[in-house]
This record gives sequence, C-alpha cells and structure tokens, in this order.
Amino acid sequence: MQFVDHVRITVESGAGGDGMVAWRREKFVAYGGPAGGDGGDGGNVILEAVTDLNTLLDFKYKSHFKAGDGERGRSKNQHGKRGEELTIQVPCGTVVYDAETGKAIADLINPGDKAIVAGAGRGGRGNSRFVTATRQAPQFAEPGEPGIKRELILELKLIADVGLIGLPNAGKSTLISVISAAKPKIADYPFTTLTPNLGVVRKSDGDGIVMADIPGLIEGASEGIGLGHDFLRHIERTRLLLHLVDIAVTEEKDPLEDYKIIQAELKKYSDKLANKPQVVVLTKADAIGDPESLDAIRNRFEAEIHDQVLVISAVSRQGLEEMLNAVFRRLADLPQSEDIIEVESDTKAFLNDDSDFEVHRAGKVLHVLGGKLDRLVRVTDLRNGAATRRLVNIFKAMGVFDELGKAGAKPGQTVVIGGQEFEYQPPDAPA
Ligand SMILES: Nc1nc2c(ncn2[C@@H]2O[C@H](COP(=O)(O)OP(=O)(O)OP(=O)(O)O)[C@@H](O)[C@H]2O)c(=O)[nH]1
Ligand SMILES: [Mg+2]
Repeated sequence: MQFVDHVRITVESGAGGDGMVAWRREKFVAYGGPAGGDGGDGGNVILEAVTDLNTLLDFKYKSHFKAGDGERGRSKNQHGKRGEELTIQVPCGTVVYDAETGKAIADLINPGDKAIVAGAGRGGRGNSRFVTATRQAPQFAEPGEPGIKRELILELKLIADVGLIGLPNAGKSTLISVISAAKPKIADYPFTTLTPNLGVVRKSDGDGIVMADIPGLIEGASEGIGLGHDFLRHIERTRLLLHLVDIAVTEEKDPLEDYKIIQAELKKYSDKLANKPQVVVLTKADAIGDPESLDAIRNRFEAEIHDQVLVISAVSRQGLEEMLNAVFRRLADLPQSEDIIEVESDTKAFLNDDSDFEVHRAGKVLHVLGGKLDRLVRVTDLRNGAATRRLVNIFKAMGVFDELGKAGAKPGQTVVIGGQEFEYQPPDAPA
C-alpha cells in the first residue's frame, strides 16, 4: 500500500438558499401580505479523525469536496431545505493547514476529533421577514450567502510514544517485529523500510505503548540524499527516541561515527528533534563474539554521551527485556503528550466577521471595510431598488456616510462598500 502523508485539497461549503418574495393569495386581495419563506442554510464541510485510516492516499484520487447548497425559500412562508453537510474522514494525527497562509488551523489527534473547515453560507430571509410599520409589502428578500471555498494542506504526523531512528540496516524493523505484532519488511539492504510502521508494545501489566519504525536516515538526508528527511515528521510527536546503532560493522565502519551522523541529521531537521529525550541502543550484539570488545564499544559510547547505553540483539533476544524496562521507566517520567503543533484560531472557516467598519482611501477611491458591512452587502439583492434603499438606510444609521463625509467624500462620488460600488450621498440627503 502506498503511504501518502501530505496532500492538498479544496473544500467548499454549501451556499445558503435565496429568500423568496411571495404573497399570500386571498380572494379579492391583490397582495394578501408577504409570504416568502427563508432560504435554507448550506452544509458545512467537516474533517473528522477516524482510526480505520492510516494514510492520506484517498486524497490523491479525490481532492475536491463540496457540501450541499441550501434550497431557496418557497411561498406560503415555507423555508428551503438545508444543504447536506459533508464530513471528510482523515487518519488520526492529521494536521490541517490553510494553504494560503501556511498556518495550522486544526490538529485532529484522537478518533472523533472534528473541525469545521468551511462553514455553511446562511440562507437569505424571505420578504415576510422585512415587514415594518411603514413597509407592509416588502418587495425584496435576501439572497443566500455564498459558501466558503478554500484550499487546505493535510499532513499526517503519526502519534506514537517512541520513535526508532538509525542508519539503514541498523535493525529498526527487526526490533519492532520482535517486540510488537507489527510485521514490517526486513532485509539486509538499505532502505527496506519506505514508509512508517506502527507497533504496540505491551508491558507485563497489559498497558501498551505505540512505537514507530521509520525509514533509515543517512548522511546528507537533509539535502535529499537517500529518502531525504521528510519522514522525520512522523517522530516529531513521539515522546522518546530509540537511537539504534549497528555494532556488527566494526571492521569497515566506526559505530560511534554512525551515531554522530544521525545526531547531525536530526539537528539539521530541527533542534526540537535533536533535543528530544533519547536512549542509545547498540544492536546485533550476537554478531560480536568477544564480550570484551562489546564492553569496549559500550564504554566508548558511554564516555561520549554521558548516559547509559543499552546493548541488545533482536535475533537472540538478548537485552530486550532490560531495554523495554528502561523505555517504560523513561516514558513514565515524560509528559503524556508531545504537542508540537501550534494551532491558530481559524478565521476563514466562517463568514462571521462582525468587525466594525473603517474608511480607507486608496488613491481617489474611498473604501469602507468591515465584516458587518460585507455581510450586509452580501445579503442584499442590489438589482432590487427596495432592497438597495433599505441597505443605504442601514448605512446611514450605522454612520457610514458621516465617516465618508469626514474622509472628504463628495456628493455623487463612487465609494466601495463590501466590495460593491455605491454613490456617496451626504448623510442628510433623502434616501
Ligand atoms: N545478527 C543480527 N542481525 C540483525 C539483527 N537485527 C537485524 N538484523 C539484520 O539486519 C538487517 C537489517 O535489518 P532491518 O530490521 O531491515 O533494518 P532497518 O534498520 O529496519 O533497515 P531500513 O529499513 O533499511 O532502514 C537484516 O538482514 C536483519 O536480519 C540482530 O539482532 N542480529
Ligand atoms: Mg526497516
């Protein structure tokens, strides 16, 4: 199975349905009172973390998602139907970024975690909602709000307690296959592992921890050599790293140099990863016949890193229990979760910007900017004179024209409000 951990998708929420202009039919009465129903709201687009996915592969085939639009309002004050909501399933550990800003907007870690990434457009109100003492027969209704369309980057960062790192062939996959039920491919050539494997390692009391086996790193990985180093994102969220060093290669290579190569590559990826708690594990001890040379290697490592160094053989199972005990002990002292994602509040999923307005001059044109005004313009049918007159009255009541006057607007001048052009009228002119 192909493992995909980085995709770009487009999501679009449903537009709200337009409000309706309709009249009650009564015998002998031309306009029996307004009876136009509201348009239905559109559907939201939601991302949800689920356990039965572990790659973003599906998004390679389908990357465009749209929720249903709301239906338009009907006569007899009947409201339009709501648009269908769209829930997109993603694997646990999916981080969601706004593609435009690059900011993380959601981190879906646990099954059931959800984020609304595109909020539905609201349905427009029908004409019966615009009745006032002086306006018994409103000839207009609100259009529905548009949906929100945006691009997102989804990135899978696995969630595991322990990450296995080391050069290719260090014995990472062999170790996880021996201490968990995971059955990754194992072979005596480099880059056997191309995509991460997760395994659950059980303690004697039944508690389990999750271990991640990832591809091997080599010198220059940060410059793209070998498999590069992007896959390190899968151990960013681990609490502890097991650094496996093959000591069966002493003839041609120095294991301590191998160790340093990996440390240097971790640092090139991020200081955070390089400084993550680490346990150094010398592997393939069965291949070293002489116990004294084994001790000598261990001593050299301990002198270098000033910490305990473990020695194992996955093949003969030597040292495995001691290693697991050390891992469980270290984990017990470490915080439960490693949150490395700083999620910013997602301001683009909803059209609910209620900010007040400001007047800006851009050359000769005066712009009035503000979320509240944007919304008002959006839900006004500007081809309809009555609706537009109402909008202009609201502008006046909000003090928009006063502010435009202060900013030097001349009667008849074009001003831009909510992205639409209007003619400026002094505040005391009749609507
Ligand atoms: N003698 C001995 N050989 C081992 C031991 N552990 C792994 N090997 C062998 O080392 C080779 C590489 O093992 P893998 O587990 O595939 O190594 P890896 O670190 O996952 O390698 P990549 O996936 O390529 O990064 C295989 O031929 C294994 O059989 C061990 O404890 N003793
Ligand atoms: Mg492997």
